[in-house]
Amino acid sequence: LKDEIKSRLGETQDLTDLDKIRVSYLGKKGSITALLKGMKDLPNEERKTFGAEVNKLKAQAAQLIEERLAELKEKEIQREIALMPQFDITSPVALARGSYHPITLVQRECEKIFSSMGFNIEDYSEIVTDYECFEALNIPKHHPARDMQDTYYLDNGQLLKSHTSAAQNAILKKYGKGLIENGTPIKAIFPGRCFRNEATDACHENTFFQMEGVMVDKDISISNLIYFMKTMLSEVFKKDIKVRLRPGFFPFVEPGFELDISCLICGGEGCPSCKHSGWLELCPCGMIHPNVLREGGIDPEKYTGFAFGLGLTRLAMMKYGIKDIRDLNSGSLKALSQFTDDE
Ligand code: FA5
Repeated sequence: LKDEIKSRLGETQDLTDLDKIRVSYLGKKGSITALLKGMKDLPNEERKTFGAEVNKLKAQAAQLIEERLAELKEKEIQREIALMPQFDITSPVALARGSYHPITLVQRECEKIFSSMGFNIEDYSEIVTDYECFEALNIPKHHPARDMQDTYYLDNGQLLKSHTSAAQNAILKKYGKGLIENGTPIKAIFPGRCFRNEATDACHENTFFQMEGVMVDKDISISNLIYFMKTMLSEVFKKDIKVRLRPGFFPFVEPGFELDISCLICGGEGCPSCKHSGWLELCPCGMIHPNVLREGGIDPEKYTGFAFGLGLTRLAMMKYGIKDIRDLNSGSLKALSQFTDDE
């Protein structure tokens, strides 16, 4: 019987056959089980030796089946491995690498420049309240200045941030304590996405990025503002660019300025990117209005400060020579993946 089991096992090639063999010997109606059952008919003196022999055979059969099971499983694993695709880990590959969006690149560059000058970098939400976006900035309800920005209102009365100035009040409150108690100047920048219901053209988008900056301390003046603006522009462009400062009106600064740069697409000659004026409005700025400081918990009799609202998307256009601002929101990888960091 043992030899018979061995030869039948040797012929099996799959697990179902193997199980059939197991059942035929060791199952309820299997032949070894039948031998054990038949023992009761044997005379007493034979039963003992016969029983021992059959139990030995049963154990050997079980072991042989186990061994064959392990062999067949191993065979199955080897077969699956052979079917798997083969990789040569040493062969060179050309993978398409991702790239940063040009706005991300200029934003990071500006963050680096300002943090090297001691400014904190802050983040702020894109959905804000009327108070944050207007009232805290000296723009009461029904003030005509609200028409300067065509704002998207949400059903719940909140709105999509139309300018990064919406974070000014929160920043003044956050850092005001340090200024008042320890004399630590407030120096912060806060980049963010802005939304306006605008007719789009080569230099206007309805979704664009700005980077706001504020500095408040004792005796801050327009000279400090001009110094930081000049430093930022020369670091970003790494060359001299023509700048003009002209009066500008914003209810949250007094005095207020428009800082324009000579259009780098046409060299100041006039083109669609600068609406044929040769100049691009880039970074309005000014001295923070006393009402705004007061609303932020800072005494305007003791402290003064400046604020600016840099058009980051326009800065990316000028820095990378992108003629149409709409390309930046196009999602075209072909257009957007060609720009790299200066480093
Ligand atoms: C403001 O948003 C003021 N909050 C800026 C400010 C901050 C003034 C602090 C004083 C003190 P303005 O609407 O001009 O201002 O926008 C600022 C800059 O954002 C513009 O100069 C321009 O560079 C950019 N910008 C504005 N609208 C758009 C637009 N539709 N598409 C692309 N860039 C825009």
